[in-house]
Amino acid sequence: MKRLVVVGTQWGDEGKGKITDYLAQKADVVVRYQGGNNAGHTVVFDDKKYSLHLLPSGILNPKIENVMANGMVINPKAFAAEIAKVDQFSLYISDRAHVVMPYHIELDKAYETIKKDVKIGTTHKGIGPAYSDKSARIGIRVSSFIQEKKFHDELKHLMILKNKELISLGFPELNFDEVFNEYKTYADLMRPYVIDTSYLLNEFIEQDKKILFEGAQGVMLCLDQGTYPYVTSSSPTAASVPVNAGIAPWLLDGALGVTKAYSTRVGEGFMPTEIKSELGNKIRIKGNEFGTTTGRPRRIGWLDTVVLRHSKRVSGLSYLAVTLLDVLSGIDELQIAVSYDLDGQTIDYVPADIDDFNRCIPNYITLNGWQEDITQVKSFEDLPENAQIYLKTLSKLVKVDIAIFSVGPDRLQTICVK
Ligand code: 2SA
Ligand code: MG
Repeated sequence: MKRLVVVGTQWGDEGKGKITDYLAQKADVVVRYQGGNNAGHTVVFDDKKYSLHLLPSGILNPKIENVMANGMVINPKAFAAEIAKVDQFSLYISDRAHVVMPYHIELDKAYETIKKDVKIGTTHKGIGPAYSDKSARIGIRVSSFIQEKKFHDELKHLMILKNKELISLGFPELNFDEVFNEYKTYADLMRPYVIDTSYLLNEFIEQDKKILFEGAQGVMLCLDQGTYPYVTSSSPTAASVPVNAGIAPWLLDGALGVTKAYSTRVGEGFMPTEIKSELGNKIRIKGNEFGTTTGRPRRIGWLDTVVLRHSKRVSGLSYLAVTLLDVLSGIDELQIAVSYDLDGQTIDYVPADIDDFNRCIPNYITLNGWQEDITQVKSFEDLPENAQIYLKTLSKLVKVDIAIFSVGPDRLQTICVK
């Protein structure tokens, strides 16, 4: 596939960074199309572990052109910190992307503190308030941000409004001069990379380049198709690529849905298959299930195929990549959710109403586990029989073929079966 979208099928942290990095070996371009530094993509390169938040996962490979497209919200300070850690790269930033300013971060924290009943458990990176400003048409776009006078004037006006809001919520106001003087230095740093990335991507497509679109978070955190309001403020689906990157939908060839061999969720909001026993803790430690951005412990659950079929429907998955299969070694019995019971009725969808969703009780099938360490496995046939059955069952239940599975963080532990 020439133009493939890598989509998270669960609540994020499925290993999209690792899969993108693996596929990027044969790609020309990697594009981030939504979210900001709320994302945390872990990539192991030359035995070194990199945590990427804003930069596309192709950034460690000097042969790859990396694009931060218009659908992103970019924190300039975080950008400066991240770019300082990489060398020899090729990067383009959309002039239509929005910037995340300090007041977005303060407001994100403020909303989370005052709305105790619907606390989202955000990453406190200002993502929601930045996208709100974009929708309200008062956001600062990269094109303005890199023009000093324009940035100054837009910021001046906005900070009067934002400071009023912060004060009304009982939070301290921010100092305009401090923010402006600090952020104009980040603008200087970003300016050389800024371009019309839609124009560029369409040129790349004309040149027949292989492009990977790297989603952040996962379909269940999609503003439209996720478990609203416990979602992020952008759409991680494949459907969001065209508008967020400025290319035609029919120029995409398909989507690779990345799923863990089990489920995790970080932040607030219900996860039907959550394992509340000690086993959850065991999986958390073995799978190193702690947030890449915030370090928060992730909640652990059994694999949920209602969720995966939902993702397949709303994001059109061509293939699946199953990650962290090795973490399930040594568990006697493995459960997979196949449907939910909602008020005595069996359902095969994710209810829109959060209170309905909260009442869903999963129906499981139970499979025998395997005891063997599978981290050195090199092919599907090398896997213990029960691990093969687990993958085949998953694929059959979701009705999507598995193209990749992985048994560890290293590139060599990623196995292509298609
Ligand atoms: P936000 O900050 O407004 O996007 O938060 C809204 C919800 O979206 C969830 N969210 C995430 N869930 C999983 N992983 C994410 N990225 C980091 C990671 C998270 C971390 O890769 O580990 O380090 O904690 C991510 N980003 C946003 C968030 O938990 C809220 O439920
Ligand atoms: Mg992550």
